[in-house]
Amino acid sequence: MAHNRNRIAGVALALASLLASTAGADRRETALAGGWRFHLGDPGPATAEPRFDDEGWQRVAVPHTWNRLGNYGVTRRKDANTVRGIGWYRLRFAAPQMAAGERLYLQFDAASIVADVWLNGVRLGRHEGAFSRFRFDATEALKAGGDNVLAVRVDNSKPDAGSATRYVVPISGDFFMYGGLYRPASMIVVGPQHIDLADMGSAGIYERTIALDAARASVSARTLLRNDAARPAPVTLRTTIADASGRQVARDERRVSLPASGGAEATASLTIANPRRWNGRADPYLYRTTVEVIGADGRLLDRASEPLGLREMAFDAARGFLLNGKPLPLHGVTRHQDRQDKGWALADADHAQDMAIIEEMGANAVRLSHYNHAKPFYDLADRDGMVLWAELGLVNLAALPGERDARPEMVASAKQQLSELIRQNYNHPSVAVWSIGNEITNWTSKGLTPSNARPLMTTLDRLAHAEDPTRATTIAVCCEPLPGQPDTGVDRTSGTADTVAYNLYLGWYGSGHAEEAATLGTVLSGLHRERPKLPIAVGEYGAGGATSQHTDNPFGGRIESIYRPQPEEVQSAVHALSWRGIAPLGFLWGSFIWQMFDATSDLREEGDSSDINTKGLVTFDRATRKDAFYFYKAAWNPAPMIHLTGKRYVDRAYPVIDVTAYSNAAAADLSLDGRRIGSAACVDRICRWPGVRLHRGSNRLSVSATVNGKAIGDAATVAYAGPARALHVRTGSLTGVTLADGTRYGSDTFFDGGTGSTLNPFQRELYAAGGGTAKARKIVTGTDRADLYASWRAGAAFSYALPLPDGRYRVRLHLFEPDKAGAHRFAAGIAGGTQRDGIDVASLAGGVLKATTVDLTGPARNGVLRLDFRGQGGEAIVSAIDVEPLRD
Ligand code: GCB
Repeated sequence: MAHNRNRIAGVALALASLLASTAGADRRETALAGGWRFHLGDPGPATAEPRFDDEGWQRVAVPHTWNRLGNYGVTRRKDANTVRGIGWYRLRFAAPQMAAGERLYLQFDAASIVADVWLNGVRLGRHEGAFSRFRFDATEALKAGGDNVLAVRVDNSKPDAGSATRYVVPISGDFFMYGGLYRPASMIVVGPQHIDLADMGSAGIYERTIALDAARASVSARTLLRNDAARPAPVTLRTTIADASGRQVARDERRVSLPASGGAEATASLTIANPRRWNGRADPYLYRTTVEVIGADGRLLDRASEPLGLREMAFDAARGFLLNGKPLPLHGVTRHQDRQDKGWALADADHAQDMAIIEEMGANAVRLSHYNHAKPFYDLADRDGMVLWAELGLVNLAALPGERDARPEMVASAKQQLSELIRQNYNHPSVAVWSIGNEITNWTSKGLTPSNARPLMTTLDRLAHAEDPTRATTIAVCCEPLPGQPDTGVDRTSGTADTVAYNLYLGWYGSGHAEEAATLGTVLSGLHRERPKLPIAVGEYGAGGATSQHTDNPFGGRIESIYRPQPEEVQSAVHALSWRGIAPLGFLWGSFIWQMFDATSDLREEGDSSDINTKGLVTFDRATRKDAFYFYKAAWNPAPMIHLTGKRYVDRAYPVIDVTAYSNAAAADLSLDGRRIGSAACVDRICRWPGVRLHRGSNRLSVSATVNGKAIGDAATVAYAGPARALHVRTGSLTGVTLADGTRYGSDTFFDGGTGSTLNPFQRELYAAGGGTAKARKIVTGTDRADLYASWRAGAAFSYALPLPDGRYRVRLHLFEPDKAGAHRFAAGIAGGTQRDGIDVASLAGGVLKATTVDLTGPARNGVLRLDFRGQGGEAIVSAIDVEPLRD
């Protein structure tokens, strides 16, 4: 009975609301996109006045940023704009049609970093913080029926003393803070009684799933209401839920008395029978909640709707992330909100493209690093079932540099932006966790500043729970001792949130050798043993990759983690090893690749780029998927795929190469110029054909496989232009070099054992002082071929198996002593050829950092010339190897 009565009332009211909405009584939102004038600089306070002459200013559309940086190339792009300061925007617009009593709100989806807003010379207010939506009630300043002038002063100054951004978090970070009205702006007209638009940029609606089982879902929806009229107003608040087909499945109606010029709130309680859950990528089922405010006369006064996803999310220290009660390992990526040429001023299509690329790879989670992202991206995640980690922009520092405790202004900024983050994104079912900060002790761990981070992080964690009792919190931690490492005294922020995420760059920033990535699984297991009750994730892991830089062996030498070069193959290797460690760990609640896309950082000059952090799996312009992208595509995406790696390394240094493909097939076949080379098992998604011999000229490589009856394949052309019967190896180096005489040295490979080292590893201090790798600090003398004496392989015992046609060869070892006299003394020999004992490098060369050579002769047998090094009262060492055929 009750049910029937409700239905009849519902039909009547639906009709009433239809009539009301056709009468245009509910809210009207108009984009303020075109027609803006922009000026970089600050002409002064008169700029806010309507009469101010902006004729000469640049015409722009919003979203807009004045900054432009980030390019591939070793020098900064010529059209770069890295100015951090004040910019002004002005817009003339006609007043919207408004009935008596209606209100006008101006909405900015974000302005970076501090924005002051005037309408017709009347100051509406200031907003601090680059990433949140904010609104101002502009009704009193509006000239009804006339021309209006909106002026916005935006300031993205560096947070130096005296600047408006001084305490506005984040005050540090490995990303560029673009300036401007970089997200859409709009005006919203609402009636005098409306859903509150002044609640920190939120929708004014807060949904909550109270109970959920197969038979029913109980949902509450709390709505904040506002009456701007001078008289109290009785209204009806109608809350309905529609399923994905638009059919109404639940409704609540209640009367609310709104006080004169005041607010009230009401909570609807709704029940959905036989609910369908929002179940991540597998089934991201969405309902929609619509809230309507209806006047005493039955007219619709305001209406807004929000997504609703019914799901249970939990974080368990032993079982990881649970979606609807079942473990769902989060295969995540991190994303910054920028791209080439546009910076932060993204269009909806840009967000959609990013999401499509992330989905193509098979990820099921995204960390929105390191701040609140734009609404369209959250909407896409809701729609597509992507689990989100949403994050407060608080990075590297818990206080001003040099200070121990956060100043009240900085605490206030962090709290304000955390509340905005949570309130603005409360209803997105995709959001699983609120992050209260990233690497807060980073500067302290480098000895750059004192720190007392825990009080701030504890305050923020409490606030997050007060704002949202339904979701867990996390914190991304960089700088705490790993298992077995001594305590450095840096205060620990792990444990200040419900869960923790460790940012771990093993194989990149650590030892400088990619192999170190293989220890990631062990390190994580150790952390889990130390904190068995704390749900743990990998918040970041990764490596830089330049698509124009290549190596013959990613394990051949030290990487330059903050400079050049950064061969693409090292990135792939670090990821493959890292993932092998992460994949089996059932206790992890997630792992997040740093990062999905190359992104702007004016702190960086690395790989083949300027102002770009090269750790993206996809380039800054989204045009190129790096090889590592395909490794994850093979590991994560269920559709059959195979990808041949190294396609961009066309011009090969050696005639014998290892061919690698990534695939989710069990095995794959390789052919060269149509001739079958053989089959290889694809172990951990990697199919490998070692020692494939190329001929001079172009070589067409093709791989093929079958998955579930589907044939898949990929192909590439590589070339070899060198001699067949000679090899030149630059040992200990990830890069090759071509000498002035045209001799090409490949990077270090064909070795077994030993460690690669670099004479002048890049050091930022050296670089800042005008040194860098170009002006090496240490120079080897006694040679005009210094490039051969810039790195070395050393160890107690190591060997080379050099692939050469059978015959006799002369082998020249290039040597120098990098350390101290007597440190390197060894025996070297060719299997079946010359053996030399007692090679004491320093005494042979006449001192340290002096070049010398040792020649050996011997055969290649069964296609291999074997060269053995063995320490004798010191370590063995070699810095380059020449192999030339002996003329008989
Ligand atoms: C980190 C930071 C991130 C950096 C990244 C890197 O740990 O959280 O902001 O960009 O490392 O590339 O070094």
